[in-house]
Amino acid sequence: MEFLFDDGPIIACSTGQYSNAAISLIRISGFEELSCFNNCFGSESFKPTPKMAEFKKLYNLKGSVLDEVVVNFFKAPHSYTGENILEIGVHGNLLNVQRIIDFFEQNLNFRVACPGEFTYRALKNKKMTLTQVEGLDLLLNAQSNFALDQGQSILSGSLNSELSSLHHNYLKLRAALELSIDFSEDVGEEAVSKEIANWSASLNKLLSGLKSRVSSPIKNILSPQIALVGPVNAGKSSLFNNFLNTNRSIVSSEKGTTRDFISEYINFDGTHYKIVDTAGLRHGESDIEREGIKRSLEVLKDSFYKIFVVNPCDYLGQKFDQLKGEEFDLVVVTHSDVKNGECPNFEFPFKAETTVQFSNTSEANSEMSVDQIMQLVSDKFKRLSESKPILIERQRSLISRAHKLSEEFLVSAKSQNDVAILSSQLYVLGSVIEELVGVVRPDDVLGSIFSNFCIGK
Ligand SMILES: Nc1nc2c(ncn2[C@@H]2O[C@H](COP(=O)(O)OP(=O)(O)O)[C@@H](O)[C@H]2O)c(=O)[nH]1
Ligand SMILES: [Mg+2]
Repeated sequence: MEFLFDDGPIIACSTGQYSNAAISLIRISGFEELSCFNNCFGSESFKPTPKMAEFKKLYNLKGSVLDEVVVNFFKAPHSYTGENILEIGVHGNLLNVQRIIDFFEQNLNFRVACPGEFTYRALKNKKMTLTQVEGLDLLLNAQSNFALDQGQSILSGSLNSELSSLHHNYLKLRAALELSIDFSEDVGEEAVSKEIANWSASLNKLLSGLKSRVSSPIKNILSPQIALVGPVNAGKSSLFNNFLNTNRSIVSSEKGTTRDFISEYINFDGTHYKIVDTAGLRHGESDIEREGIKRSLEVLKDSFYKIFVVNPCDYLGQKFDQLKGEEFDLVVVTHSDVKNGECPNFEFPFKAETTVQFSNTSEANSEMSVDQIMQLVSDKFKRLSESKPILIERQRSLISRAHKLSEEFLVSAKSQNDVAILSSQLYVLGSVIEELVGVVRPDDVLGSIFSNFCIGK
């Protein structure tokens, strides 16, 4: 990332760059002196009071008004980045925003910021820890209130303090081990061994607590997806439309209209669910159909809530071999409004939690409304998020590694008297803990974190 080495003034619009808005916020960070803005805001010298919003006119070099703006100055180090920051609230027409950015870029030599660069500077200037940056990333990309809350709480330092006590514990253990190498004769071997045993047990306890929060998969919680799967003409697209209450998907009585898959987002109980209407399952005759079925199975794999849809009037004992071993949360048996639709004995090769008789055309003939189905989805989502899983992948893998190493260290500490071996084991464990806490930050770690950020943050 080029910005890692350059700390000149940067500029960006921080309030989205894809549509016109009433007001947009342009942020400038890293200028040395306020005097670089002399003449830009109407008076020869520009001396705003820090943290006080001021209404100004912004002029170009020829003295014409570019815009009427509100400026807010944050003096280093008391700013988001730890550098001098000027925030300018401008009229949010995209052309206007671009013209103002161009003005500063061309005349004051400010550089347009890379995605995440403001936050990178905050990290570099120790205004934020690595964990907080990851919390911010989670917050900005959250798909549910749960992820929002976790992002907020990590940002405000909750996980940080847990990780700090982990690091503190590790340092105590390290010190006890050093003591046993250099001063065991002075302190007494028994006392040192006791110290090592105590600190390694408490370190392991902390790591076990964290480990329990990374044990279940989280992809499903970060971007919760509902899959509608089933044979052709089962009523999947009709159900999909019922969920959305729109006609987003083409509903047709001709078999096989939804060849690929269609997805939409629905918001229920504070969570953004992606709902996916898939191609019908049947023995593919053409390559396109085979591809569609393959994709349906992939969608199923990525979904946390799996709904199998079947039309009893059209069920001819199909085997659905592709679904062997699957576990569905719900089977929706459609066409319950059709009186002569006798419900056959289904023989499915998969497990299903609940089965519901349902009509896409008449709510009166349905055992459950669409909202009640969504409630089942929401209940499952709540169950999954109850254990407060840690949502950041980098932390998850480091916690698992640290926990494994700590278990190994515990065993060695009990049976092994060779301090050199213990010491080298602890060294490896320490490097993982320090990476987790953010004491060491390899560039690739930073690269992967900041690649998620938007411009202006
Ligand atoms: N009477 C009745 N017709 C339905 C029901 N569900 C779907 N249909 C009809 O069945 C046909 C196929 O439905 P569609 O949603 O396209 O099935 P898909 O292939 O699974 O997506 C359409 O003509 C729908 O109007 C239902 O519950 N009752
Ligand atoms: Mg369809």
